[in-house]
Amino acid sequence: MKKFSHVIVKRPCRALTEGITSGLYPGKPDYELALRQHDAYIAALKQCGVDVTVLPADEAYPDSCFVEDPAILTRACAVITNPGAPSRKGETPAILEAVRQFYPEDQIEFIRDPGTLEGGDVMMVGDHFFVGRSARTNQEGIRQFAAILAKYGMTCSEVPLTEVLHLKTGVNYLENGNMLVSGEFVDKPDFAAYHRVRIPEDEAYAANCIWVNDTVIVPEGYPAVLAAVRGLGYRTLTVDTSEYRKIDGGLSCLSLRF
Ligand code: CIR
Repeated sequence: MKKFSHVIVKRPCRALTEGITSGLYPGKPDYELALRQHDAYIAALKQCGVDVTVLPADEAYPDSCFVEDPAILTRACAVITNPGAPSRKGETPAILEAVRQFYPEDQIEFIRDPGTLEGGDVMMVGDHFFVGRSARTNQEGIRQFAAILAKYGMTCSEVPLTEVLHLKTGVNYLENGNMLVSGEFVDKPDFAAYHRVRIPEDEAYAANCIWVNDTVIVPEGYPAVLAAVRGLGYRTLTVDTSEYRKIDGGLSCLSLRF
């Protein structure tokens, strides 16, 4: 099924080495390697039949290659978020400019102070969106997001997080009723209606896979997850994200798919 026709990515900047990190995966990103991994990521996306818009790097914002966080792109509207991380708030104007190429002005919505919300906390399942309440996404941000979705006949529900950075750090929907779940999400009743594939603890990072038009892109180096995704019948591609992992970034964070 071809659901997505476009993807937006943004080149990593040299300041990537100063990106926010929980320290879970030690080391600083190697910028040159991160660039090569970004090239491979773009190539993989193109193999999934999407047009890729590549935004230039912005040295002012170390985490700005993680374009998933400053916007949420739905079938009916675009939502420019208000990132909860202070160093990331300034990422939104560049994303807004890019989004304007694809959405008419009256279908571009905004999350505003005191609401905060980051796209990594938003998981789309058809016309329903699960939203993680996290250190980055607050109740007011979720309230505003719900009101925006309602205007377009879509819904959302809140999922409180206690352990991970973003909702999609630990749970990802692969379409066709299939969901990858790890850690705190394994037994959450919110996801009981889906066919849940439990990710082993030592491969938790790979819960963050992305479905793009019936292909699932899996981070390189996670054999159990790769086998599980293949077992579900998907075509798979792997991309090494080791340099992004060092600052808590994964496959979904690096693109907006719509
Ligand atoms: C941050 O902490 O904001 C970045 N270093 C990583 C963002 C990852 N984004 C995502 O999971 N959607």
